[in-house]
Amino acid sequence: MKNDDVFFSLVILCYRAEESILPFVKRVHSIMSLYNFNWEIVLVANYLPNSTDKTPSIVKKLSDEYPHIRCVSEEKQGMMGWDLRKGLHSTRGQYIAMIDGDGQFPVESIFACFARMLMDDVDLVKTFRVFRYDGFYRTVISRGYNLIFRILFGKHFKDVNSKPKIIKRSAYEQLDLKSADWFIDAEIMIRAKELKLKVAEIPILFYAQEGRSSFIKWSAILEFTKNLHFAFKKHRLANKD
Ligand SMILES: Nc1nc2c(ncn2[C@@H]2O[C@H](COP(=O)(O)OP(=O)(O)OP(=O)(O)O)[C@@H](O)[C@H]2O)c(=O)[nH]1
Ligand SMILES: [Mg+2]
Repeated sequence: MKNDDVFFSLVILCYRAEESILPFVKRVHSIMSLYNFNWEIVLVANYLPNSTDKTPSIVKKLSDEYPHIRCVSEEKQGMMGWDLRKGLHSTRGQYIAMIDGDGQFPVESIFACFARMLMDDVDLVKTFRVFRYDGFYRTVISRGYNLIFRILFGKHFKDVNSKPKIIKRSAYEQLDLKSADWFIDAEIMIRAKELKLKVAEIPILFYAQEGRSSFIKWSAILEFTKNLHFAFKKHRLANKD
């Protein structure tokens, strides 16, 4: 497969997913196999130093087994944002999709987003969660976060952190993403607004986290608040020019 032949790339974040990544990737792969254009899946399994995480070896095996699957597996120098940037950077497709590999987002939403992208010729398609099955606590935090985001940056988008997101390569190259943490989704949407990208949003359900407790702690909320504050200051300065 020549590099410029890839039409659609999908980045799957696999951090600490271990064996649970297998059914998810296999489901995506079986649907993608129906497509008659070239596509690739990039599995991101970066790991912490001295970790016993089995995910890197599991995704390596998948990439050896399936020609359309590649993996990125390096020692972590950041959190989710760093992983996502590493994955996006290694894609080759004209359209680039991103999703968590923990099964909370419905697999079929990737294909619904892509259909919308091609039908309406937009620069970015994302989902918004009409209902979250991951509990009251996460629902309230998410609602509060989105409310603050909309007050600071305007009512352009619903549910900034929702995935999948799919973006055209030409638009992705203009984003120039910098975040290494949870703020990367917000950074994508703030940049989309600044660049006046054409965005479409589609509704989905969000499933409960199975098999592990939430990674989101109070420290993540403080980090979001700090990031929102700095991003808003920067955004205001940029809009003054
Ligand atoms: N928590 C965490 N996730 C990471 C990191 N790097 C990449 N990820 C990926 O980010 C995705 C989203 O993280 P989650 O912790 O599931 O975020 P969430 O779904 O909003 O929250 P919870 O399900 O409540 O933990 C996961 O699929 C991970 O693969 C990291 O350093 N920490
Ligand atoms: Mg999750």
